[in-house]
Amino acid sequence: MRTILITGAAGFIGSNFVRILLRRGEPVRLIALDKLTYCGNLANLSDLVDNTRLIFIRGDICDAKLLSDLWQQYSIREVVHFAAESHVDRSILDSGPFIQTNVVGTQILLDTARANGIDRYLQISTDEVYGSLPEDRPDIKFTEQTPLAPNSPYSASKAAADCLVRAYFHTFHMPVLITRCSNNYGPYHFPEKMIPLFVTNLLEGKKVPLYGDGLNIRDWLYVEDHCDALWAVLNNGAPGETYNIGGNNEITNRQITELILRALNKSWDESVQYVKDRPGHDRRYAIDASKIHRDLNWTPKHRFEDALKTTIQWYVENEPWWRSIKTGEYLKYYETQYLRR
Ligand code: NAD
Ligand code: TDX
Repeated sequence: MRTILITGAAGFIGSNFVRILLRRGEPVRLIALDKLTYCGNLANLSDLVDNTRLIFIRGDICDAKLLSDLWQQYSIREVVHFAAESHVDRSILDSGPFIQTNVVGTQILLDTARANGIDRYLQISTDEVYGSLPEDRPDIKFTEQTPLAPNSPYSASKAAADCLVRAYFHTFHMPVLITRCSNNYGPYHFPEKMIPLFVTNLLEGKKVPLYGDGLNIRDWLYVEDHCDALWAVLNNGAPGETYNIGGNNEITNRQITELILRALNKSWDESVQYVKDRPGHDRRYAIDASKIHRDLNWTPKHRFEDALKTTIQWYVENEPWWRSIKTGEYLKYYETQYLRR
């Protein structure tokens, strides 16, 4: 039985990863560490609380003593590091928590792993560390060799963390791996990100705020496909290597909005509000995932139109989940971000 520390396990991708491994009956014991910040949510793991192979601990990756204790108590040998401040718009309002968790937290986790021993350390990074691509050059995509050129405080903090991880491989020969994925979508996605925000706003009878001209392009990846890729990298990736993970599915924000409107029977004119653009808004992301396909035989299995419909249906069926989030602090953030824009 492998014991794996999963940081950020109560967030969107972390909770999906935990659920997939446990449901498949993989021979793992998962130590799920999460600070439960505004977007961490124990309800994301509520169907798994009786599973004896999941141990949840509320705590901060910046707490070195807690991390050392966990290593000793559970004999941790592997880490999958999801925990992060992850929302670009919030990093524009205040970058402080991003530097603290994403950079300092990663350093503390790496040092703890180094001091206590580690067999595999997987850093979950993002395509945003590569910056933005020109929209008139569809032939160019991000490869693992693309230079880092982060444009937002969020992506700068993720790039800094990646550099630390790389340095611990070269300096200390730590068995690290880095993955950089494109935009995920699926169940349990916090409704401040575009797809769950738009779906839940429409279900509430509200408008959806489309930034700028709505023509920014993202390469959307279903969260289950991402989790499969992470499992492949954790098991078979080569230490020191970086793997890009993408959905091979470039689409503009306007096109996504149209698909969501159609699925929920809403019209463009009654439902879409163009709002002032995000400062420094990256125009296009696109991943070249040929390395992970070639080396680890991974390829996304889900078709975007189908998985988007499944995702929308999940929000329709899980209204109590998102309604309990869209209160209190969330509404204050929404007002600052959108109503005073
Ligand atoms: P999320 O914001 O939904 O979840 C992050 C989790 O980390 C939350 O549960 C939060 O409580 C926890 N956390 C935050 N600070 C912490 C701390 N100091 N100590 C312990 N836990 C803490 O994010 P997500 O969308 O699930 O993203 C997971 C990872 O994947 C992040 O590293 C993110 O940068 C990366 N990523 C996400 C996407 C995407 O589209 N969602 C794309 C590329 C990369
Ligand atoms: O209200 C909105 N209106 C809008 O037009 C929001 C929240 C977003 N958008 C646009 C901005 C982007 O072009 O939609 C696109 C997607 O936005 P987000 O969901 O905020 O994602 P993005 O900024 O692309 O970042 C996401 O993917 C990469 C994740 O949040 C990051 O954690 C990940 O690293």
